[in-house]
Amino acid sequence: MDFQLLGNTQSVTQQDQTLIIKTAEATARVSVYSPTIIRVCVTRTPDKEDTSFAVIQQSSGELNYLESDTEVIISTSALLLRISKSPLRFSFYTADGKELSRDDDRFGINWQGDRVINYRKLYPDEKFIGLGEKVGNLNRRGWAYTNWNTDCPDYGVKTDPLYKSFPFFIGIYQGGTYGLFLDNTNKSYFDFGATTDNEMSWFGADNGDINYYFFGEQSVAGIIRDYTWLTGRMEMPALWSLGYQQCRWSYMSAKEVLDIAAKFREKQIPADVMYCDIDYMQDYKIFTWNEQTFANPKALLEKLKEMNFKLVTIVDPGIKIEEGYQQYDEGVEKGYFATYPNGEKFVGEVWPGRCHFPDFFRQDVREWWGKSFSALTEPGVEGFWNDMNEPAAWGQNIPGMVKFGDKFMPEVRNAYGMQMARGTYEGTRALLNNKRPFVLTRAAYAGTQRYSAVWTGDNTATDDHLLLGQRLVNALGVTGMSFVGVDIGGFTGNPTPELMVRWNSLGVYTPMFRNHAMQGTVMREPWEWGEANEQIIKKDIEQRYKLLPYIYSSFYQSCKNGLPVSRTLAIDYTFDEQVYNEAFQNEFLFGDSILVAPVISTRHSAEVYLPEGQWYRLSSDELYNGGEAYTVDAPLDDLPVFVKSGTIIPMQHIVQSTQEQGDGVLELHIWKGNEATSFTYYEDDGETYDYENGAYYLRTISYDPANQTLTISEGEGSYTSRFTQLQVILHGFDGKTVQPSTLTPQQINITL
Ligand code: MIG
Repeated sequence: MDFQLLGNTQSVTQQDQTLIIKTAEATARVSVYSPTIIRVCVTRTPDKEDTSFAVIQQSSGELNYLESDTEVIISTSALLLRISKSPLRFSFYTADGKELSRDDDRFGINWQGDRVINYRKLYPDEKFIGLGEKVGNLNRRGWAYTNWNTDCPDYGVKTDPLYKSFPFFIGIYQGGTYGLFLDNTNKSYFDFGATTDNEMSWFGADNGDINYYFFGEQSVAGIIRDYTWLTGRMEMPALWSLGYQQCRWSYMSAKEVLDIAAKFREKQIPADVMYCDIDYMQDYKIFTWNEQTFANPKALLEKLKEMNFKLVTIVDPGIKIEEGYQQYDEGVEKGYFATYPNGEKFVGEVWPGRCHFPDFFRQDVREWWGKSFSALTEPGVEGFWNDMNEPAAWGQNIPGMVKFGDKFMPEVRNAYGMQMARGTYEGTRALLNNKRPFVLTRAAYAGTQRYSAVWTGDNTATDDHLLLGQRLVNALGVTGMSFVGVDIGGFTGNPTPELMVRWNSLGVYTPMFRNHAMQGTVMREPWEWGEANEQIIKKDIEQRYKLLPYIYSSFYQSCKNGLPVSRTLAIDYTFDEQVYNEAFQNEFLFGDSILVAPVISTRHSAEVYLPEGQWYRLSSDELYNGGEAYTVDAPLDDLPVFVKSGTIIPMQHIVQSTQEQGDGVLELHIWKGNEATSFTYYEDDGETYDYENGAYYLRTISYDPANQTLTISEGEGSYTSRFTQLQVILHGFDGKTVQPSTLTPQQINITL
């Protein structure tokens, strides 16, 4: 193996607004994207085209630097990048000189064969969060990870890698924060002090460049805002996709799908979505319907619609090799499938048998793929579940010489799922005539939030997975993926009734609330767990529906500033050590102010840490002082959920589906506090893109405890709220009440 260290600077030049530094080994390009974002790209192939699947912004064009004999200093209003020339090393500081992160002086950037690694100084108290769907602790210190999108059925609580790659982390130490995104789709590595005697952290990739964006915003939320500015944010989800989703591998016929849907209505358990897993297809051929069991998809969709249900259908990438099958014939004719270097089509075996794989890296292939969805959208499907797109094939290892686009598989594997989701999103958005598609993908790379929701693949029906799943959701949120779910109940194996009930109660506070189970497991629907448990499950699902106005407004924040709906406490309470304590690390905020403490099913009490401030238990209004841990009751019908004093939560009365009009009453719940608070309320039609043209409804709700007032600002936007009545509900106000009133669009002032 060749070992090569980035050596001494030979020249420093400016080209447009990029600083170009050459050494004998490599070229470094440095550019400024915003005052808090600086890009460094160190490459041995400077002539290669500069492309990215993740980044949607350009550099801002403002490069200020000073050069001396020994260093170059780039400065923005927020950051200093000190570049020592010989050897070439990079060190980042805040504008006022606080050190944030720097290369290890000795080893900095180097090449070990084709592999490129960046060794950085590791600070004694430095913590790391992020990387998305990765097992382990909230604080990744002492752990090492690989990014290589992998189908991993039965994954354990220590399995790495899983399905997705988000090479982005946030470092936290001595009151400072920074973020770093390595934009490289090769197999990549992150080591947070696992292997270097706590001296260095390091990251790198099997090939390509050390091409990173450094984020210097001094808060975790600010870094997430910047990262999602760079890589994009999600769109408003279809409201129905935030309701309860019932899935299974598989409901075997249209009749079974309809029977299950009807049972929700009969039992008055709210739900919005039914799923068809792979068995709805004819011989697993994508974009077909089984001729016997799903003979009349249009009728199925019409009946579901009458019951206020939407349908999500699965698609896999593998296209069955079978003459006469439309997608096969077209793909062969147009040359849309991935090939070996000699032009022969790659063959891999998946559910349909021998398959070819669409080359989603090509625009024409994505367009073709997107149009094929008419087989699903014509009968009325609006949700599209992208599975197996790591890509998975029996035997896993797609040969490295298979070409995707103009690259070989190892260079772009980690982005394949993202490009499939992109083709799915763009195609179905075009087909749905202004309606929002719901796209769900298993494999993903940084930036996938622009196209799709994600779920965490094939988890297991155990308490450990319930807790791990929450950490995965929370960590995905740090990396820009807000619309995230886990298989509630666990995919593999059968949960005990207690685990099912407990996990369902946590699902209420999960951005995507989907119950899913593997083939051959016991049925999972809410009524399968005995009468008493069914009542708890029903009550919890009802709670989800009551909270939908709050949840929808929380998603609005994700669209606006990238803040996830499920937030590890490390976002709001970054420097509180207890947040990283393994006993409390699974806790999270759901939206701005609901704190949820996941509890395993075998415990009926829990140790809960409440950060600074005062907190009320949501179910009882009992008041707790923050900054302390408490042992609280946690029976199966009462997950520990708290709200901070001063919290404002809009709720609605129970509906059986988001497709129901409801009674028009908006409840505003307020928990008494000492400090002024506010909540941004957002609403739109929940299903079209008209909000992009102003058809939304936005109001700021402000609570002022000093003057004992509640103010609702004048409605903004051209959409008329579906709520006409206002009911303010006070908590902790010593029995005070507020009379119901009409919800008018003018400013509303209420005395408390
Ligand atoms: O090889 O479509 O993760 O959710 O039910 C298994 C069948 C393929 C894996 C997905 C799972 C789905 C299953 N799929």
